Amino acid sequence: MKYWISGMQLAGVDRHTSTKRKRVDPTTRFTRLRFVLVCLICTLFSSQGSAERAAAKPPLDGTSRSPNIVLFLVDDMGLMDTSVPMLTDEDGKSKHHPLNDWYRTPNMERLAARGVRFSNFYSHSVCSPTRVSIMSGQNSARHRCTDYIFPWKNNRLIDTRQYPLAVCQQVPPKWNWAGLTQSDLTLPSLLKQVGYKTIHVGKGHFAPFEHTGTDPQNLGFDVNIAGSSIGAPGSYYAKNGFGKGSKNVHARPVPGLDKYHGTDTFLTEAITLEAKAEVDRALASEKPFFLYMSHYAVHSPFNSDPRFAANYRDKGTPPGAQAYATLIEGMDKSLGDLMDHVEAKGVAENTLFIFLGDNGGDCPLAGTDDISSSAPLRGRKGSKWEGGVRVPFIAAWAKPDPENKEQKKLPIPAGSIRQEIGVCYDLFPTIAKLVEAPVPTDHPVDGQNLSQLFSGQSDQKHRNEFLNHYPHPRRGQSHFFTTWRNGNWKVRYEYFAEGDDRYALYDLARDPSESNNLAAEQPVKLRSMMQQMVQELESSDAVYPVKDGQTLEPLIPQEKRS
Ligand SMILES: [Ca+2]
Repeated sequence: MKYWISGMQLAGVDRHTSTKRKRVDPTTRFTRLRFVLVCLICTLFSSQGSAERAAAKPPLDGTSRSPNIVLFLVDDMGLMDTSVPMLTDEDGKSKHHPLNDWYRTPNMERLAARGVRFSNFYSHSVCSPTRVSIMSGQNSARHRCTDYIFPWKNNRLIDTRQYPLAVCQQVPPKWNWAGLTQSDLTLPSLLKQVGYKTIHVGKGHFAPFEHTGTDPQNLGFDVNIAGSSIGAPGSYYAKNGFGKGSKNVHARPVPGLDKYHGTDTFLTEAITLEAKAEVDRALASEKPFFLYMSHYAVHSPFNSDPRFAANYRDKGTPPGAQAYATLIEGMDKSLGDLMDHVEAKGVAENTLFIFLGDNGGDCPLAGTDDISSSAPLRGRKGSKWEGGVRVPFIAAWAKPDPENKEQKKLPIPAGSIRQEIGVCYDLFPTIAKLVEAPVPTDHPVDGQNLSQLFSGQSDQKHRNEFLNHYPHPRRGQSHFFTTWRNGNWKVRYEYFAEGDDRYALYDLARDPSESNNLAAEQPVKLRSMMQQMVQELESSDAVYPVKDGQTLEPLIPQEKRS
Protein backbone atom coordinates (compact mmCIF):
# COMPACT_ATOMS: atom_id res chain seq x y z
CA MET A 1 0.00 0.00 0.00
CA LYS A 2 1.91 2.96 -1.31
CA TYR A 3 0.06 5.40 0.87
CA TRP A 4 1.87 4.10 3.91
CA ILE A 5 5.32 4.21 2.42
CA SER A 6 7.31 7.37 2.34
CA GLY A 7 10.80 7.89 1.01
CA MET A 8 11.24 11.10 2.94
CA GLN A 9 14.43 11.48 4.87
CA LEU A 10 14.93 12.03 8.57
CA ALA A 11 17.00 15.14 9.10
CA GLY A 12 20.40 14.86 10.68
CA VAL A 13 20.90 14.99 14.40
CA ASP A 14 23.83 16.84 15.80
CA ARG A 15 26.29 14.29 16.96
CA HIS A 16 27.67 15.08 20.34
CA THR A 17 30.81 13.72 21.81
CA SER A 18 29.85 11.17 24.40
CA THR A 19 30.88 12.01 27.93
CA LYS A 20 30.63 8.96 30.11
CA ARG A 21 28.26 9.33 32.95
CA LYS A 22 29.35 9.04 36.52
CA ARG A 23 27.73 5.81 37.59
CA VAL A 24 27.05 4.36 40.94
CA ASP A 25 29.02 1.14 41.35
CA PRO A 26 26.78 -1.60 39.96
CA THR A 27 27.61 -3.77 42.94
CA THR A 28 25.54 -1.29 44.92
CA ARG A 29 22.63 -2.18 42.67
CA PHE A 30 19.52 -0.88 44.31
CA THR A 31 18.76 -2.87 47.43
CA ARG A 32 15.19 -2.86 48.45
CA LEU A 33 15.72 -3.26 52.16
CA ARG A 34 18.09 -0.33 52.16
CA PHE A 35 15.54 1.82 50.40
CA VAL A 36 12.89 0.96 52.94
CA LEU A 37 15.25 2.08 55.71
CA VAL A 38 16.13 5.26 53.83
CA CYS A 39 12.43 5.97 53.35
CA LEU A 40 11.71 5.48 57.02
CA ILE A 41 14.54 7.80 58.00
CA CYS A 42 13.54 10.36 55.36
CA THR A 43 9.96 10.20 56.52
CA LEU A 44 10.94 10.76 60.14
CA PHE A 45 13.13 13.73 59.35
CA SER A 46 11.14 15.23 56.50
CA SER A 47 7.60 14.90 57.79
CA GLN A 48 7.95 18.09 59.73
CA GLY A 49 9.43 19.87 56.70
CA SER A 50 6.75 18.51 54.41
CA ALA A 51 4.06 19.55 56.83
CA GLU A 52 5.55 23.03 57.01
CA ARG A 53 5.82 23.16 53.24
CA ALA A 54 2.23 22.05 52.82
CA ALA A 55 1.08 24.45 55.50
CA ALA A 56 3.01 27.24 53.83
CA LYS A 57 1.10 26.78 50.61
CA PRO A 58 -1.37 29.55 50.06
CA PRO A 59 -4.95 28.66 49.26
CA LEU A 60 -5.65 27.53 45.77
CA ASP A 61 -5.43 30.57 43.53
CA GLY A 62 -4.07 29.03 40.35
CA THR A 63 -0.82 30.95 40.43
CA SER A 64 1.29 30.11 43.42
CA ARG A 65 1.48 26.41 44.16
CA SER A 66 3.98 23.76 43.15
CA PRO A 67 3.42 22.66 39.58
CA ASN A 68 0.84 20.00 38.93
CA ILE A 69 2.13 17.34 36.60
CA VAL A 70 0.14 15.26 34.13
CA LEU A 71 2.23 12.42 32.75
CA PHE A 72 0.10 11.40 29.78
CA LEU A 73 1.28 7.95 28.66
CA VAL A 74 -0.28 6.31 25.61
CA ASP A 75 0.06 2.57 25.19
CA ASP A 76 1.56 1.40 21.89
CA MET A 77 1.57 4.82 20.25
CA GLY A 78 4.40 5.42 17.80
CA LEU A 79 5.75 8.78 16.75
CA MET A 80 3.95 8.71 13.39
CA ASP A 81 0.49 7.98 14.88
CA THR A 82 -0.46 11.66 15.03
CA SER A 83 -1.25 14.69 12.91
CA VAL A 84 1.60 16.47 14.71
CA PRO A 85 4.76 16.07 12.64
CA MET A 86 7.39 14.66 14.99
CA LEU A 87 10.21 14.30 12.46
CA THR A 88 12.32 17.15 11.11
CA ASP A 89 13.85 18.21 7.80
CA GLU A 90 17.50 18.96 7.14
CA ASP A 91 17.12 22.40 8.70
CA GLY A 92 15.63 21.05 11.91
CA LYS A 93 12.11 22.19 11.02
CA SER A 94 9.21 19.82 11.62
CA LYS A 95 8.22 17.98 8.46
CA HIS A 96 4.91 16.43 7.44
CA HIS A 97 4.71 12.83 6.24
CA PRO A 98 1.70 11.01 4.78
CA LEU A 99 0.79 9.39 8.10
CA ASN A 100 0.44 12.86 9.64
CA ASP A 101 -2.41 13.46 7.19
CA TRP A 102 -4.14 10.20 8.09
CA TYR A 103 -4.35 10.67 11.86
CA ARG A 104 -6.46 13.33 13.57
CA THR A 105 -5.02 14.63 16.85
CA PRO A 106 -6.08 18.30 17.16
CA ASN A 107 -5.41 18.39 20.89
CA MET A 108 -1.88 17.10 20.46
CA GLU A 109 -1.49 19.91 17.91
CA ARG A 110 -2.75 22.33 20.56
CA LEU A 111 -0.32 20.96 23.16
CA ALA A 112 2.62 20.95 20.72
CA ALA A 113 1.88 24.57 19.77
CA ARG A 114 2.27 25.48 23.46
CA GLY A 115 5.47 23.59 24.16
CA VAL A 116 8.37 21.48 22.98
CA ARG A 117 8.51 18.31 20.90
CA PHE A 118 11.39 15.86 20.56
CA SER A 119 12.04 14.26 17.17
CA ASN A 120 14.34 11.60 18.67
CA PHE A 121 12.57 10.37 21.78
CA TYR A 122 12.81 6.72 22.83
CA SER A 123 10.94 4.28 24.99
CA HIS A 124 11.88 0.62 25.32
CA SER A 125 10.39 -1.69 22.71
CA VAL A 126 7.53 -3.15 24.80
CA CYS A 127 5.31 -2.09 27.73
CA SER A 128 6.66 -3.14 31.13
CA PRO A 129 10.32 -2.15 30.60
CA THR A 130 9.25 1.41 29.77
CA ARG A 131 6.83 1.61 32.68
CA VAL A 132 9.44 0.41 35.17
CA SER A 133 11.97 2.83 33.64
CA ILE A 134 9.61 5.79 34.02
CA MET A 135 9.04 4.82 37.65
CA SER A 136 12.72 4.15 38.46
CA GLY A 137 14.77 6.42 36.18
CA GLN A 138 16.75 3.35 35.20
CA ASN A 139 17.46 1.67 31.90
CA SER A 140 15.88 -1.75 31.42
CA ALA A 141 19.33 -3.38 31.40
CA ARG A 142 19.77 -2.16 34.98
CA HIS A 143 16.31 -2.88 36.41
CA ARG A 144 16.25 -6.12 34.38
CA CYS A 145 12.54 -5.97 33.60
CA THR A 146 13.49 -6.35 29.95
CA ASP A 147 10.23 -7.74 28.52
CA TYR A 148 6.50 -7.28 28.92
CA ILE A 149 5.34 -9.02 32.10
CA PHE A 150 3.11 -11.98 31.38
CA PRO A 151 0.82 -11.64 34.42
CA TRP A 152 0.23 -15.31 35.29
CA LYS A 153 3.60 -17.01 34.98
CA ASN A 154 7.17 -16.17 34.21
CA ASN A 155 7.68 -15.49 30.50
CA ARG A 156 10.46 -18.12 30.63
CA LEU A 157 7.74 -20.73 31.17
CA ILE A 158 5.47 -19.79 28.27
CA ASP A 159 4.90 -22.63 25.81
CA THR A 160 2.90 -21.59 22.77
CA ARG A 161 3.19 -21.91 19.03
CA GLN A 162 4.60 -18.39 18.83
CA TYR A 163 6.82 -18.74 21.91
CA PRO A 164 7.82 -22.43 22.37
CA LEU A 165 9.16 -23.40 25.79
CA ALA A 166 12.60 -24.32 24.42
CA VAL A 167 12.98 -20.77 23.07
CA CYS A 168 11.62 -19.09 26.20
CA GLN A 169 14.09 -21.04 28.33
CA GLN A 170 16.86 -19.10 26.56
CA VAL A 171 15.69 -15.92 28.34
CA PRO A 172 18.10 -14.86 31.13
CA PRO A 173 17.13 -16.82 34.29
CA LYS A 174 17.52 -13.69 36.39
CA TRP A 175 15.49 -11.33 34.26
CA ASN A 176 13.10 -9.34 36.44
CA TRP A 177 9.69 -10.90 35.80
CA ALA A 178 8.49 -9.56 39.17
CA GLY A 179 8.82 -5.96 37.97
CA LEU A 180 8.31 -3.34 40.67
CA THR A 181 7.62 -4.29 44.29
CA GLN A 182 6.31 -2.43 47.29
CA SER A 183 9.78 -1.61 48.61
CA ASP A 184 11.12 -0.09 45.37
CA LEU A 185 11.83 3.59 45.02
CA THR A 186 9.40 5.06 42.50
CA LEU A 187 8.70 8.45 41.01
CA PRO A 188 5.32 8.83 42.80
CA SER A 189 6.87 7.80 46.11
CA LEU A 190 9.42 10.59 45.66
CA LEU A 191 6.66 13.07 44.83
CA LYS A 192 4.68 12.03 47.90
CA GLN A 193 7.70 12.90 50.01
CA VAL A 194 7.41 16.53 48.89
CA GLY A 195 3.68 16.83 49.39
CA TYR A 196 2.11 15.65 46.14
CA LYS A 197 -1.18 13.84 45.72
CA THR A 198 -0.25 10.96 43.42
CA ILE A 199 -2.94 9.57 41.13
CA HIS A 200 -2.78 6.49 38.95
CA VAL A 201 -5.42 6.19 36.24
CA GLY A 202 -5.47 3.46 33.59
CA LYS A 203 -3.02 0.72 32.73
CA GLY A 204 -0.47 -0.41 35.32
CA HIS A 205 1.37 -3.53 34.10
CA PHE A 206 4.21 -3.01 36.59
CA ALA A 207 4.19 -6.53 38.06
CA PRO A 208 2.46 -9.94 37.84
CA PHE A 209 -0.66 -10.91 39.76
CA GLU A 210 -0.12 -12.03 43.35
CA HIS A 211 2.86 -9.66 43.63
CA THR A 212 2.68 -6.38 45.55
CA GLY A 213 3.30 -4.35 42.38
CA THR A 214 0.00 -5.45 40.88
CA ASP A 215 -1.63 -2.57 42.82
CA PRO A 216 -0.21 0.88 42.01
CA GLN A 217 -1.15 1.94 45.54
CA ASN A 218 1.74 -0.24 46.70
CA LEU A 219 4.09 1.70 44.42
CA GLY A 220 3.64 5.22 45.75
CA PHE A 221 0.25 6.16 44.33
CA ASP A 222 -2.40 7.49 46.70
CA VAL A 223 -5.15 6.52 44.31
CA ASN A 224 -5.55 3.77 41.71
CA ILE A 225 -8.26 3.80 39.09
CA ALA A 226 -8.44 0.79 36.74
CA GLY A 227 -4.82 -0.33 37.09
CA SER A 228 -3.59 -3.89 37.72
CA SER A 229 -1.24 -6.45 36.19
CA ILE A 230 -3.09 -6.61 32.89
CA GLY A 231 -1.40 -5.20 29.82
CA ALA A 232 -4.48 -4.95 27.61
CA PRO A 233 -8.20 -4.47 28.15
CA GLY A 234 -10.57 -7.34 27.49
CA SER A 235 -12.70 -4.81 25.64
CA TYR A 236 -12.96 -1.05 25.22
CA TYR A 237 -16.75 -1.31 25.33
CA ALA A 238 -18.66 -0.76 28.58
CA LYS A 239 -21.51 -2.75 27.03
CA ASN A 240 -19.13 -5.73 27.35
CA GLY A 241 -18.10 -4.80 30.88
CA PHE A 242 -14.68 -3.81 29.47
CA GLY A 243 -14.01 -7.49 28.91
CA LYS A 244 -15.89 -9.02 31.81
CA GLY A 245 -15.81 -12.77 31.37
CA SER A 246 -13.01 -12.65 28.77
CA LYS A 247 -10.92 -15.82 28.62
CA ASN A 248 -8.19 -14.20 26.56
CA VAL A 249 -4.90 -14.76 28.39
CA HIS A 250 -3.55 -11.39 27.28
CA ALA A 251 -6.66 -9.21 27.48
CA ARG A 252 -8.63 -9.34 30.71
CA PRO A 253 -11.43 -7.25 32.22
CA VAL A 254 -10.41 -3.76 33.29
CA PRO A 255 -10.94 -3.56 37.07
CA GLY A 256 -12.75 -0.90 39.04
CA LEU A 257 -15.06 0.59 36.42
CA ASP A 258 -18.22 -1.39 37.15
CA LYS A 259 -20.39 1.71 37.32
CA TYR A 260 -19.98 2.18 33.56
CA HIS A 261 -20.88 -1.41 32.65
CA GLY A 262 -23.83 -1.61 30.31
CA THR A 263 -23.52 2.00 29.18
CA ASP A 264 -22.18 3.45 25.91
CA THR A 265 -19.06 4.82 27.58
CA PHE A 266 -15.86 3.93 25.73
CA LEU A 267 -12.98 2.89 28.01
CA THR A 268 -10.88 5.92 27.02
CA GLU A 269 -13.74 8.22 28.02
CA ALA A 270 -14.47 6.38 31.28
CA ILE A 271 -10.95 6.76 32.63
CA THR A 272 -10.85 10.40 31.50
CA LEU A 273 -14.01 11.13 33.53
CA GLU A 274 -12.41 9.36 36.50
CA ALA A 275 -9.19 11.34 36.09
CA LYS A 276 -11.07 14.65 36.08
CA ALA A 277 -12.84 13.68 39.29
CA GLU A 278 -9.51 12.79 40.92
CA VAL A 279 -8.02 16.12 39.84
CA ASP A 280 -10.93 17.86 41.54
CA ARG A 281 -10.31 15.90 44.75
CA ALA A 282 -6.62 16.76 44.68
CA LEU A 283 -7.37 20.45 44.18
CA ALA A 284 -9.85 20.37 47.05
CA SER A 285 -7.11 18.93 49.26
CA GLU A 286 -4.90 21.88 48.28
CA LYS A 287 -2.06 19.58 47.38
CA PRO A 288 -0.28 19.74 44.04
CA PHE A 289 -1.07 16.63 42.03
CA PHE A 290 0.83 14.14 39.95
CA LEU A 291 -1.58 12.48 37.54
CA TYR A 292 -0.15 9.40 35.82
CA MET A 293 -2.70 9.21 33.01
CA SER A 294 -1.93 5.84 31.52
CA HIS A 295 -4.25 5.06 28.65
CA TYR A 296 -5.07 1.49 27.66
CA ALA A 297 -5.49 2.97 24.19
CA VAL A 298 -4.17 2.31 21.65
CA HIS A 299 -3.18 -1.26 22.59
CA SER A 300 -5.04 -4.16 20.97
CA PRO A 301 -7.83 -5.29 20.83
CA PHE A 302 -8.46 -2.83 18.03
CA ASN A 303 -12.05 -1.98 18.95
CA SER A 304 -13.39 0.86 16.83
CA ASP A 305 -14.40 3.90 18.86
CA PRO A 306 -17.84 4.72 17.43
CA ARG A 307 -17.45 8.41 18.24
CA PHE A 308 -14.80 8.76 15.53
CA ALA A 309 -15.37 5.86 13.12
CA ALA A 310 -16.93 8.04 10.40
CA ASN A 311 -13.70 10.03 10.06
CA TYR A 312 -11.83 7.05 8.63
CA ARG A 313 -14.37 5.24 6.48
CA ASP A 314 -14.10 5.11 2.71
CA LYS A 315 -10.40 5.96 2.74
CA GLY A 316 -9.25 2.63 1.31
CA THR A 317 -7.54 1.46 4.48
CA PRO A 318 -8.07 -1.89 6.24
CA PRO A 319 -10.64 -2.03 9.09
CA GLY A 320 -7.93 -2.67 11.68
CA ALA A 321 -6.08 0.51 10.67
CA GLN A 322 -9.35 2.46 10.78
CA ALA A 323 -10.11 1.17 14.28
CA TYR A 324 -6.58 2.02 15.40
CA ALA A 325 -7.07 5.59 14.14
CA THR A 326 -10.30 5.90 16.15
CA LEU A 327 -8.42 4.78 19.28
CA ILE A 328 -5.84 7.50 18.58
CA GLU A 329 -8.51 10.16 18.14
CA GLY A 330 -10.30 9.08 21.33
CA MET A 331 -7.04 9.31 23.24
CA ASP A 332 -6.55 12.77 21.76
CA LYS A 333 -9.99 13.87 22.94
CA SER A 334 -9.00 12.72 26.43
CA LEU A 335 -5.91 14.93 26.25
CA GLY A 336 -8.02 17.90 25.21
CA ASP A 337 -10.58 17.23 27.94
CA LEU A 338 -7.86 17.23 30.60
CA MET A 339 -6.28 20.40 29.20
CA ASP A 340 -9.70 22.08 29.26
CA HIS A 341 -10.40 20.79 32.74
CA VAL A 342 -7.31 22.27 34.37
CA GLU A 343 -8.04 25.54 32.58
CA ALA A 344 -11.62 25.56 33.84
CA LYS A 345 -10.29 24.96 37.35
CA GLY A 346 -7.89 27.89 37.06
CA VAL A 347 -4.69 25.85 37.36
CA ALA A 348 -3.63 25.52 33.71
CA GLU A 349 -0.68 27.91 34.19
CA ASN A 350 0.63 25.69 36.96
CA THR A 351 0.10 22.37 35.21
CA LEU A 352 2.81 20.74 33.16
CA PHE A 353 1.78 18.12 30.60
CA ILE A 354 4.30 15.51 29.55
CA PHE A 355 3.04 13.37 26.68
CA LEU A 356 4.69 10.20 25.37
CA GLY A 357 4.16 6.69 24.00
CA ASP A 358 5.40 3.58 25.83
CA ASN A 359 6.88 1.85 22.76
CA GLY A 360 6.70 2.03 18.98
CA GLY A 361 3.34 2.11 17.22
CA ASP A 362 1.36 -1.03 16.56
CA CYS A 363 -1.05 -0.11 13.78
CA PRO A 364 -2.01 -3.46 12.20
CA LEU A 365 -0.53 -2.92 8.76
CA ALA A 366 1.80 -5.06 6.68
CA GLY A 367 4.70 -6.93 8.28
CA THR A 368 6.43 -6.02 11.52
CA ASP A 369 9.72 -5.48 9.69
CA ASP A 370 8.44 -3.36 6.81
CA ILE A 371 8.38 0.38 6.28
CA SER A 372 4.66 0.81 6.80
CA SER A 373 2.94 1.67 10.08
CA SER A 374 5.76 3.99 11.21
CA ALA A 375 6.89 5.17 7.76
CA PRO A 376 9.42 6.55 7.02
CA LEU A 377 10.82 4.47 9.88
CA ARG A 378 11.00 0.69 9.66
CA GLY A 379 9.21 -1.74 11.94
CA ARG A 380 6.62 -1.44 14.67
CA LYS A 381 6.16 -2.19 18.38
CA GLY A 382 8.61 -4.69 19.83
CA SER A 383 10.93 -4.72 16.88
CA LYS A 384 14.66 -4.12 16.69
CA TRP A 385 14.06 -1.25 14.24
CA GLU A 386 13.49 2.42 14.98
CA GLY A 387 9.74 1.94 14.54
CA GLY A 388 9.85 -0.31 17.63
CA VAL A 389 11.21 2.31 19.99
CA ARG A 390 10.67 5.86 18.68
CA VAL A 391 7.71 7.57 20.33
CA PRO A 392 5.95 10.93 20.26
CA PHE A 393 7.03 13.34 22.97
CA ILE A 394 5.62 16.75 23.97
CA ALA A 395 6.19 18.79 27.13
CA ALA A 396 4.12 21.93 27.63
CA TRP A 397 2.48 24.08 30.26
CA ALA A 398 -1.26 23.75 29.77
CA LYS A 399 -1.50 27.54 29.46
CA PRO A 400 1.75 29.38 28.76
CA ASP A 401 2.31 32.44 30.94
CA PRO A 402 5.83 33.90 31.10
CA GLU A 403 4.98 35.70 34.34
CA ASN A 404 3.93 32.55 36.18
CA LYS A 405 6.32 31.66 39.00
CA GLU A 406 6.51 27.95 38.14
CA GLN A 407 6.97 28.63 34.44
CA LYS A 408 9.81 31.03 35.19
CA LYS A 409 11.61 28.07 36.74
CA LEU A 410 10.98 26.00 33.61
CA PRO A 411 10.23 28.23 30.63
CA ILE A 412 9.23 26.22 27.55
CA PRO A 413 9.26 27.99 24.17
CA ALA A 414 5.97 27.55 22.33
CA GLY A 415 5.98 25.43 19.19
CA SER A 416 9.61 24.37 19.56
CA ILE A 417 11.21 21.08 18.51
CA ARG A 418 14.46 19.48 19.70
CA GLN A 419 16.56 16.96 17.85
CA GLU A 420 18.61 15.71 20.79
CA ILE A 421 17.90 12.19 22.04
CA GLY A 422 15.51 11.91 24.97
CA VAL A 423 14.56 8.66 26.71
CA CYS A 424 11.68 7.51 28.90
CA TYR A 425 13.97 7.12 31.92
CA ASP A 426 14.90 10.82 31.67
CA LEU A 427 11.52 11.77 33.11
CA PHE A 428 12.43 10.58 36.62
CA PRO A 429 15.39 12.95 37.13
CA THR A 430 13.67 15.74 35.17
CA ILE A 431 10.55 15.69 37.33
CA ALA A 432 12.49 15.08 40.56
CA LYS A 433 14.59 18.16 39.85
CA LEU A 434 11.58 20.26 38.91
CA VAL A 435 9.83 19.60 42.22
CA GLU A 436 13.09 19.54 44.22
CA ALA A 437 12.55 15.98 45.40
CA PRO A 438 15.84 14.48 46.63
CA VAL A 439 16.81 11.12 45.13
CA PRO A 440 18.54 8.74 47.59
CA THR A 441 22.21 8.56 46.67
CA ASP A 442 22.24 4.76 46.53
CA HIS A 443 19.57 4.67 43.83
CA PRO A 444 21.34 4.58 40.44
CA VAL A 445 19.71 6.80 37.84
CA ASP A 446 20.47 6.36 34.15
CA GLY A 447 18.27 9.21 32.94
CA GLN A 448 19.28 12.81 32.36
CA ASN A 449 17.54 16.02 33.41
CA LEU A 450 15.97 17.38 30.21
CA SER A 451 14.86 20.74 31.60
CA GLN A 452 17.56 22.75 29.83
CA LEU A 453 16.48 21.24 26.51
CA PHE A 454 12.83 21.90 27.38
CA SER A 455 13.82 25.53 27.88
CA GLY A 456 15.13 25.81 24.34
CA GLN A 457 18.82 25.79 25.19
CA SER A 458 21.36 23.27 24.00
CA ASP A 459 23.07 21.31 26.77
CA GLN A 460 26.74 20.52 26.22
CA LYS A 461 26.62 17.85 28.91
CA HIS A 462 23.67 16.05 27.35
CA ARG A 463 24.48 12.57 26.04
CA ASN A 464 22.72 11.60 22.82
CA GLU A 465 22.58 7.91 23.67
CA PHE A 466 20.04 5.14 24.09
CA LEU A 467 20.43 1.48 25.10
CA ASN A 468 17.64 -1.03 24.41
CA HIS A 469 18.45 -4.46 25.81
CA TYR A 470 15.99 -7.15 24.74
CA PRO A 471 17.19 -10.70 25.53
CA HIS A 472 13.82 -12.23 24.62
CA PRO A 473 11.96 -13.81 21.70
CA ARG A 474 9.63 -11.61 19.69
CA ARG A 475 7.59 -11.63 16.51
CA GLY A 476 8.94 -10.93 13.03
CA GLN A 477 12.73 -10.77 12.73
CA SER A 478 13.32 -9.43 16.23
CA HIS A 479 14.69 -11.93 18.72
CA PHE A 480 17.30 -11.68 21.50
CA PHE A 481 18.95 -8.40 20.57
CA THR A 482 20.54 -5.28 22.01
CA THR A 483 20.70 -1.92 20.24
CA TRP A 484 22.85 1.06 21.11
CA ARG A 485 22.45 4.52 19.64
CA ASN A 486 25.07 7.25 19.94
CA GLY A 487 24.45 10.42 17.92
CA ASN A 488 23.46 9.48 14.39
CA TRP A 489 24.83 5.95 14.69
CA LYS A 490 23.02 2.80 15.75
CA VAL A 491 24.50 -0.64 16.27
CA ARG A 492 22.53 -3.82 16.77
CA TYR A 493 23.74 -7.14 18.17
CA GLU A 494 21.78 -10.39 17.85
CA TYR A 495 22.75 -13.08 20.35
CA PHE A 496 21.73 -16.17 18.37
CA ALA A 497 22.96 -15.05 14.95
CA GLU A 498 26.18 -16.54 13.57
CA GLY A 499 29.47 -14.81 12.70
CA ASP A 500 29.22 -11.37 11.11
CA ASP A 501 25.43 -11.72 10.88
CA ARG A 502 25.36 -10.83 14.56
CA TYR A 503 26.07 -7.20 13.72
CA ALA A 504 24.20 -4.38 12.03
CA LEU A 505 25.30 -0.74 11.83
CA TYR A 506 23.23 2.18 10.54
CA ASP A 507 23.82 5.88 9.98
CA LEU A 508 20.34 7.16 10.84
CA ALA A 509 21.03 10.65 9.46
CA ARG A 510 21.52 9.24 5.96
CA ASP A 511 19.43 6.11 6.33
CA PRO A 512 16.48 6.67 8.69
CA SER A 513 14.70 3.54 7.44
CA GLU A 514 17.65 1.25 8.32
CA SER A 515 17.93 -0.13 4.79
CA ASN A 516 21.72 -0.07 4.43
CA ASN A 517 23.70 -2.17 6.92
CA LEU A 518 27.20 -0.64 7.12
CA ALA A 519 28.70 -3.25 9.49
CA ALA A 520 30.99 -4.78 6.85
CA GLU A 521 31.85 -1.46 5.23
CA GLN A 522 32.76 0.39 8.45
CA PRO A 523 34.55 -2.10 10.74
CA VAL A 524 36.24 0.59 12.84
CA LYS A 525 32.95 2.34 13.60
CA LEU A 526 31.29 -1.03 14.24
CA ARG A 527 33.95 -2.04 16.74
CA SER A 528 33.80 1.32 18.50
CA MET A 529 30.01 1.18 18.80
CA MET A 530 30.12 -2.41 20.05
CA GLN A 531 32.70 -1.46 22.67
CA GLN A 532 30.41 1.29 23.91
CA MET A 533 27.41 -1.06 23.95
CA VAL A 534 29.27 -3.69 25.94
CA GLN A 535 30.51 -1.07 28.39
CA GLU A 536 26.95 0.17 28.89
CA LEU A 537 25.64 -3.34 29.46
CA GLU A 538 28.41 -4.24 31.88
CA SER A 539 28.06 -1.02 33.87
CA SER A 540 24.32 -1.74 34.15
CA ASP A 541 25.03 -5.28 35.40
CA ALA A 542 22.87 -6.63 32.58
CA VAL A 543 21.75 -10.24 32.25
CA TYR A 544 22.15 -12.20 29.01
CA PRO A 545 20.48 -15.06 27.14
CA VAL A 546 21.54 -18.64 27.79
CA LYS A 547 22.18 -21.53 25.40
CA ASP A 548 23.00 -25.08 26.49
CA GLY A 549 23.72 -23.80 29.98
CA GLN A 550 26.13 -21.14 28.72
CA THR A 551 25.62 -17.39 29.13
CA LEU A 552 25.82 -15.59 25.80
CA GLU A 553 27.62 -12.32 26.38
CA PRO A 554 27.92 -9.99 23.39
CA LEU A 555 31.10 -10.40 21.34
CA ILE A 556 33.05 -7.36 20.17
CA PRO A 557 34.28 -7.97 16.59
CA GLN A 558 37.98 -8.52 16.15
CA GLU A 559 40.06 -5.66 14.83
CA LYS A 560 40.45 -6.11 11.06
CA ARG A 561 44.03 -6.13 9.78
CA SER A 562 44.59 -4.26 6.56
CA1 LIG B 1 2.90 -0.78 25.12
